[in-house]
Amino acid sequence: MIKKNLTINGVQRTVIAEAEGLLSDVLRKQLLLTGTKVGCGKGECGACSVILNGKVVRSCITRMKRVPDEAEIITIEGVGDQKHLHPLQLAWMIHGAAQCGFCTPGFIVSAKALLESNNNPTRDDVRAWFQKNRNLCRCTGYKPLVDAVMEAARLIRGEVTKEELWSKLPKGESLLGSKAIRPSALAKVTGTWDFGADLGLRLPENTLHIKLVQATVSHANILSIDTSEAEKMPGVYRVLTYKDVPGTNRINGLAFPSNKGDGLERPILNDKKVFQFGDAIAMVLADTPCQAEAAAAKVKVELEELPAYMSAPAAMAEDAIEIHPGTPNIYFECSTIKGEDTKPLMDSLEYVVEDDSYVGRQPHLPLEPDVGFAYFNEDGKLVIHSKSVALHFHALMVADGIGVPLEDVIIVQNPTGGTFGYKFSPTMEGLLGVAALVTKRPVFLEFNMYQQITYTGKRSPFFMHLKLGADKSGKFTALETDWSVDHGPYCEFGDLVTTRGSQFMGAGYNIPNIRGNGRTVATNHAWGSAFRGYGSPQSLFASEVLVDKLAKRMGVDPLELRYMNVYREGDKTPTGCDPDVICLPSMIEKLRPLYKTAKQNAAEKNAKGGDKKYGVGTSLLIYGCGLDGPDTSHAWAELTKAGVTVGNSWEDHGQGADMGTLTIAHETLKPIGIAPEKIKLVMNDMEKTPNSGPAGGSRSNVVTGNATRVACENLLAAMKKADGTYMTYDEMVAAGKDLKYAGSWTAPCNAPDPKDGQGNPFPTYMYGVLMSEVEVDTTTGKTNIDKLTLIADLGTIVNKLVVDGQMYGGLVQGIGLALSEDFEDLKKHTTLTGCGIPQIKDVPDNIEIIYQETKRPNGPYGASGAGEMPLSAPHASIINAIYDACGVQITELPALPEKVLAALKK
Ligand code: MCN
Ligand code: FES
Ligand code: FES
Repeated sequence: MIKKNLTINGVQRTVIAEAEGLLSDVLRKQLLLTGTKVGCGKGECGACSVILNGKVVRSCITRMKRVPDEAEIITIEGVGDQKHLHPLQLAWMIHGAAQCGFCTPGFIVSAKALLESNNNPTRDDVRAWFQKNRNLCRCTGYKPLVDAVMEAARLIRGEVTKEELWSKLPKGESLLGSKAIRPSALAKVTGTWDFGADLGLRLPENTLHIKLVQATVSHANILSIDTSEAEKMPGVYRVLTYKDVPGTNRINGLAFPSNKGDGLERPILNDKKVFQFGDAIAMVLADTPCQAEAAAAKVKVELEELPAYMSAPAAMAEDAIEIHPGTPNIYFECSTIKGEDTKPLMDSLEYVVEDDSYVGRQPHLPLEPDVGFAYFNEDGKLVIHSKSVALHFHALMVADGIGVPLEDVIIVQNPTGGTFGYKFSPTMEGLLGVAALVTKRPVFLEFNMYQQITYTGKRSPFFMHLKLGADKSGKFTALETDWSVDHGPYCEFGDLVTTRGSQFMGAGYNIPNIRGNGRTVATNHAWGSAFRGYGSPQSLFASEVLVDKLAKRMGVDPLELRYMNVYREGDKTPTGCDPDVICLPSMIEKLRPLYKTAKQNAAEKNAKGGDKKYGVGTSLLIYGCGLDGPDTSHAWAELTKAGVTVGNSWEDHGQGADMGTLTIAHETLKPIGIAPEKIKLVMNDMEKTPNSGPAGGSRSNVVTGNATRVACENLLAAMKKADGTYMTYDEMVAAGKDLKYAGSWTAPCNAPDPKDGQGNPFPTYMYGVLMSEVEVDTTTGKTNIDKLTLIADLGTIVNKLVVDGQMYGGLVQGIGLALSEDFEDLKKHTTLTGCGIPQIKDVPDNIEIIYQETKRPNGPYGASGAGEMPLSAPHASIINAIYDACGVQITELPALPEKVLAALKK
């Protein structure tokens, strides 16, 4: 042990700590300064940054013995508080720079040190600083963060005042389309937004800490599990295996009726078999996390290893054994049948191109690792707090497995540091539920970044073959598609993601005749979970890259070929329905002059010669909003003495569910002239909030937005007097009227039949046309992105800061998908950097977004969604730009430098 006298945030503290202990642990666990976050725990992400004697350090790798006695430390709590905001904190709010907010304290602390040494930095200085200090953000695409630092520097230099900045904010008449600051921003920038790990440190003393015994092979029979030695370890309360699970020990994967499996193949604790690396075989429950960890290492598991099928083609091989005995590895099939038979047509067409393509197991890489806790409340109900973005779904999926009646399960979403879709599936909810049920004590479980990366779902790889035929004039006439989806060992939502092939291969274009077949395949690689874009990034990649190949074959410009073929009045989508609106032609018209300039610039640079080649690529970005078919959401609105309280389960990954709910409620309640600050939000707690469905499929702004609107309209209707004015709270009470009103909304849609893929799945769509300008170094194969220009149509914009943030963040994840991100190699792809997360240097500062707001008939106030469109096909545009630059068309992602170089050499 060592003793240190430290000045922390200006206050002298005496700290007794382990010499080898980490500064982050002392700050968080001993001093409860939980504004400092721990993401990677390995010095890679900067979430734990603090200022130590004037220098930015990453506290997760700073041993206490290295902290000098009498050191001065500044954490986010010392930068400014809710009443005395630092210019950086104010600027962060005004620029929408805190989405999930997990990286926010680390960035602000880091930027504070920069501005103290240089209060007049250039944008490049700011970027270089964040690169040097390893500050990573997965949500914002970095640009808003640089904007915020530049604004804060202006404030510090006195070129603008706080009052001037505040005065630019909307005054409350209408928030719609404004840059109003999201309600959670203040807590996020001051470090008081408590994530799951922060709440975990404040649980009662009798809380048990869980650590998992996980499989280190990908496929095996479990012969025996011996927990005897572990049970004798210090501090251990129980060691649980499948035998201790009171329920069925199965997670309900909600399989489609035509799925060949029953959807019950995923165990909570593995019993007979290991299906993938990381599978949980036992849980140790102990007084401290260290004790649990030490005991977990003593559990002996005897395995008989089986051949591991690590990709769809391997699991589809003739001699592959069934991963789930009794269910074929190809367990779901679907088709597209639109228009005439394509075979004879293809023979008659002037231009036909075809290709194989592959989009892989993109890892989500949120900076907050998975975390949760559970306990029984005073009513005897099991309460599970997690990062769930599908509260009511998850209760249904885990209740039987745990062994509690569905009505006794309450799931609450903790403030969440990003999920990007992985939490559309349950992760640890079943484990937490079982542990709490067996022990009747509060239980807590947190993953480290290694577990987060290796043992949560990933994007499902698609192996695709597409053939596109056009007539003499270039009109797309026929499309043939074939796709196999590697969904890992667990089927949940595997059937659904496979149907996205029918819906999005060729989307955006009027292709009258389509034939296609898709299939879902069980493998032993990471289970497939939703990932932003959900099947559209795979599907659109194949078709959007093929369009450029066709353009080359025809000798025409790819943007003009797109323009000729995009949806116009009377055209049908690949599922045979009308597009919700016709907006693509005018979007391309907006891009055209910018595209011409970009092409000219590239040509001029190329004319100079040299090893660097410059190119411009485009792609359509499209995704639907909703769960297929008549998707429903519920909300409520209640008149109170203080104003109106609005309740829904619009789960917040970090995208801005609070802002969406507030804006839509405020807009609807305009007739009673209520100020935004008088609208209280109650969100994401099944005890209090109704089933609004999951925050997936970019559905919430449309479906839950509409339900929220209807709830507020119902309240208004009850308040309305005969003369057209509205009753006050006191008048409503005096009249004995109900104060709380429910609202529901159902999408007027029908889910396509998997047999032909035809139907009208979504109430609205989101559209984008993206242009990428790239530089390829032909000596190394490395691609740099100079600029991205996105024309976006999301209908009416609800909040400008939010949608800007969604666009930047999604596009930058697309850069990762195109060039660097992967989760394939279980040895290499185990850290944020190993998985290829884009750092600020990998991302252009030059990202331009131009909005077109075509009102959506089905959207609240004409709005569509936003979240997934920017990741639906930016990678296709980047790949097309590389093709334009150097003639190399990469159809298997990611386009790593060595892959581009090898293709160049060919
Ligand atoms: N919005 C708006 N105006 C519009 C459309 C949307 O202001 N015309 C706002 C909405 O109010 C909402 C946000 O944009 O705050 C996204 O809306 P929507 O597209 O309806 O998506 P959801 O709210 O259902 O959020 C989920 C979506 C998905 S599916 C993933 S995955 C995702 C995403 O949003 N994961 C994210 N965005 C993310 N952003 C962050 N920071 N972190 C994640 O994990
Ligand atoms: Fe410390 Fe990532 S660098 S948590
Ligand atoms: Fe940066 Fe979420 S806001 S990681």
